[in-house]
Amino acid sequence: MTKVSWSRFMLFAMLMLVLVLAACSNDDASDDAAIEPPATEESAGDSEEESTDESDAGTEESTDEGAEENEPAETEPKVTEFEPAFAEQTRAPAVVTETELNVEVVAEGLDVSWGMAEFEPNRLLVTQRDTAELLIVNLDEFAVSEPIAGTPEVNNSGQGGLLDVTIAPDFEESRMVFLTFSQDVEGGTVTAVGKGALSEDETSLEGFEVIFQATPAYDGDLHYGGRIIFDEEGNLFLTTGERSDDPIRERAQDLDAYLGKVIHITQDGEAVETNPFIDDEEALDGIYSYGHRNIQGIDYHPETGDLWIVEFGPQAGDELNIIEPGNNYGWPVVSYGIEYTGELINDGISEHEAQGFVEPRYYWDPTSAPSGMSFYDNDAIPEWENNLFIGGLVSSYIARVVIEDDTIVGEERLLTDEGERFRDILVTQDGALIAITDGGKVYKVSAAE
Ligand SMILES: [Ca+2]
Repeated sequence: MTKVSWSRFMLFAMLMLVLVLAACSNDDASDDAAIEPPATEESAGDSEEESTDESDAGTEESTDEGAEENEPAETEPKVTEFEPAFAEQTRAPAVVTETELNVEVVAEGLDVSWGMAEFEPNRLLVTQRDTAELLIVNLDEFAVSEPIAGTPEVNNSGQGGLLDVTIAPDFEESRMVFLTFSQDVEGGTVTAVGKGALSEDETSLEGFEVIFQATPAYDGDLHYGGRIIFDEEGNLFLTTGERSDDPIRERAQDLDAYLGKVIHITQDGEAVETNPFIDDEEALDGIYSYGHRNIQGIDYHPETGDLWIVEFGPQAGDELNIIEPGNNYGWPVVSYGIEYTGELINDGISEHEAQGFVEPRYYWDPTSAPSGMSFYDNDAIPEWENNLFIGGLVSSYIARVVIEDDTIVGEERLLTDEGERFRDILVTQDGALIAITDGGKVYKVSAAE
């Protein structure tokens, strides 16, 4: 168990304020220079990598403590030449949590932990990507169960395996658990959704069946997307990836393929009747939005009810988007990122709206490699209400994003010293922030008593 005192940051921030006030009463410009955040010479460090996005990179020292007001949370230089379409679209000002936080490691030594759901207060279902195991983690007792039997066969090469988990809205009666995973089929693999009932003794998933496959199959092991979330009507949104490689990734633009999409289906895997392309003979009925690269985070804004997603960019250009039915988000025609080789994508067009696509609400440059995310829909930590928390892989931080009127007005990086790749984020009914990692740890972040 580790305990981090965040009041240390506040003390430092107050010291900075005193220095700023002192500088304002002095015309000597060198005083201003003295309060600049420390320069960091390290590059983002991931330019050597192939376009797997998830591959590891050197960890960075956090320099947030020295941030001047309106200085961005991002302290590394940009890797692209692109200019944002509007001022608040990238590199939001750094903000600092004032509440003293308690950070606990609830479990460690697990496999790559990909998805989770709180099925009872302080009890989580957690997926293990590579072993395809489904575990129960008890947050109160710091306990992890034996694997639950009855999970599906998966293809666990590359980024594949057992991915997300969620429970049916009527779980208390139905016991239904929904899983996403990469499945071997003829011609390659697909992102698949299946469901089974958790037995009363919690040892097995009964009657597991596949309800949806995001076709076409492709012989590769990258960019499965794979997040699922229920809407208010009891239907599911599923996110997919475009399978990464050129040219298959171009299928993100095609309405006859489920690659690079947000998909809207019933609990039986049928297209929802109100879907935007249901009357289009050429289009797949389950498609809700398209032109995405690889979406591993999705949640509803607690106040506006809007559906937000986060998607991996190539090198830089990771995007936060608000999803509306029928919209095209531009990949791989436009992007605020570049290839990992340094080459431009499609001659380097970044502006989305000018090309007829939806502008991301926010993007990262350099790369964050954002995975799971969750809005903070609780009042346990009042200053966090309606903030969005996003797990970073390459970046090894949890991004806290402050949103006002759909605009990102502040960003903070949490748990930067842990050296973990944060795969998914959840807010418990008690208002604790839970993060699971590729390193097999379960973190619980809550207000200090
Ligand atoms: Ca886009």
